[in-house]
Amino acid sequence: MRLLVLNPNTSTAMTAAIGRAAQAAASPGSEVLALQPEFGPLSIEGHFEETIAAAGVAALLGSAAVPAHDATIIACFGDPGLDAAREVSAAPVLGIAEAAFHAASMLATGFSVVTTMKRTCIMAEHLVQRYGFERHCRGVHGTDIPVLNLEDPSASTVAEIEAAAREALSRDGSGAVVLGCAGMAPLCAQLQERLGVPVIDGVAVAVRFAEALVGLGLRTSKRGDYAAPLPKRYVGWAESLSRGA
Ligand code: 2AL
Repeated sequence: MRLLVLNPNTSTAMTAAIGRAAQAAASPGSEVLALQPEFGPLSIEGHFEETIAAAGVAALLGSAAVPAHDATIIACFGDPGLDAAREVSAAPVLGIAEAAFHAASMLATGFSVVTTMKRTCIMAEHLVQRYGFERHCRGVHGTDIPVLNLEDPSASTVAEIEAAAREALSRDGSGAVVLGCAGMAPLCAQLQERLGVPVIDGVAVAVRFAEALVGLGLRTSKRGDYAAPLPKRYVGWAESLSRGA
């Protein structure tokens, strides 16, 4: 099967790293195609950037030129554009935060999220509430490591994430750590080994969950709000996204 792994930011280095991590997590026979939007911020560390990135995700998946695929993974911890992506896709679409929360809740009664900039913590907290994981998520912890620093993680970056995770496990009384950025995917195995608790990278679990859904013949519901967008004319830069009108 072919999995579209969409990095919503426009860092080509991060798209390539996420693609490698996704392919490494995939089952034999699964092909990962890593893509990024044509426009948008180089990294997503705030509400404005996330809104522009969500438009990039929607524009890419809503375009007639999107490559054939069996499932899509939105590989940014804010899950930007997830509902919009499900409207324009019949194939399953998974967000890495949503996938990571589900996986973590199956491995520990309580988990902690360790993420990048402290200002993004509220975005993860909103997702915890939206997905109904308030009873499982014991805390969201920022490290103030910029997303693009993860492209070339130094030993000190890994040590900072490890220290934040240890502090989070102790302060929250939790049993697992969720990595709060797709750019942390390549560090997951190393951190799990050092911490001795399950460390969940949403990219890897989303890949395996997507494979499971596709393998079971399950697709996005087209009944109700995930039905295709209404035929409508779009103007300005979005004109090419006009649908049947
Ligand atoms: C992210 C992420 O996964 N990609 C990105 O650009 N920003 N998440 C985060 N919490 O900073």
